[in-house]
Amino acid sequence: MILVLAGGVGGAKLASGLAAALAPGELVIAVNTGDDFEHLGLHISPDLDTIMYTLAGIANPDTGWGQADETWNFMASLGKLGGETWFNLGDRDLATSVLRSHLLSRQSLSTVTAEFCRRLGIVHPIVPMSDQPVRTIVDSDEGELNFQDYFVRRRCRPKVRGLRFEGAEAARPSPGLEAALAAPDLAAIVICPSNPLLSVAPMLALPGMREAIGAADVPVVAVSPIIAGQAVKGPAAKLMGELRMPVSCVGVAEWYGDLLTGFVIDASDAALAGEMDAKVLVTPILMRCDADRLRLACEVVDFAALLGRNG
Ligand code: FO1
Repeated sequence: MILVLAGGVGGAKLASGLAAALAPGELVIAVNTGDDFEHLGLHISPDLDTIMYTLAGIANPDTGWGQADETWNFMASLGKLGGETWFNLGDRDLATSVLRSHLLSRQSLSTVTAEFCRRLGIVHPIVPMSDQPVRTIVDSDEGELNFQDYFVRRRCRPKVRGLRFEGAEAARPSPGLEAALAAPDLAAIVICPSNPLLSVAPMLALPGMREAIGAADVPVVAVSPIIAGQAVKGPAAKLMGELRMPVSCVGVAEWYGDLLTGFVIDASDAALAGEMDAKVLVTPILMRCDADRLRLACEVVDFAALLGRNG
């Protein structure tokens, strides 16, 4: 069984490739909830929704978030009434957040997520990283911002000085994540090409998470979210620069440190392979279509198996 740590758009693409390559019992997808926030009285879980919609085949292919074939009547009426319209909730997407918010009053985020996946016909397990609240707070030159304020309302313009994950010290890995880490048939942990600082760091900030990964004693393989010094999508490159990290796949590998057994970088970064401690797989990692996602997923699984055999 492969445990996947995923967040954001890059995470959803590789997770969908892995879901196409592996049977339901061979995959558990743990998703970042650091981007979650309360908005208009709703609990919104952007990364869970992006992964769910992607595996259900209803994700918006252009934006990387929300659903395809959306209508925007809710937003139009919200604006007329003077509601905040900086965060766009499509009419279909809205139903997810309204029902999740209603159910969370008496069910865990894990339970709600499992029920939504069942209803959407998703057969691979998707679990939140935690059922307790963890919120990414961005310390910037405009003060402290919650993640969505920084990412959407301010469009990542503020200069970032630091990040913290509010609530992480009091949170626990979700039951599904804990079970996957302790599973006797756990063969590898795959870290998706998500922003390490924003989408993976919250998961690693959960108490005992790094120790549990180490104790699992299986290959840990990450796919670089940076290709030739550029982020495929989102603010990873800008953030890494502002936090004084080398804006390259080497910078990402250094950030993960000895957590990694293997690292997957793009063919365009082949010359950098020698600068890393982890074992490196060099291959095209830009996922432009389903075939790319499946191919990369298979290569990552084979690479992890190879690392597992070589001890
Ligand atoms: N991102 C935007 O840039 N603009 C939006 O209006 C927006 C709305 C939105 C609604 C639901 C949802 O699940 C995600 C949404 N996102 C939007 C993306 C979201 O901020 C990011 O997906 C994650 O938080 C970062 O990966």
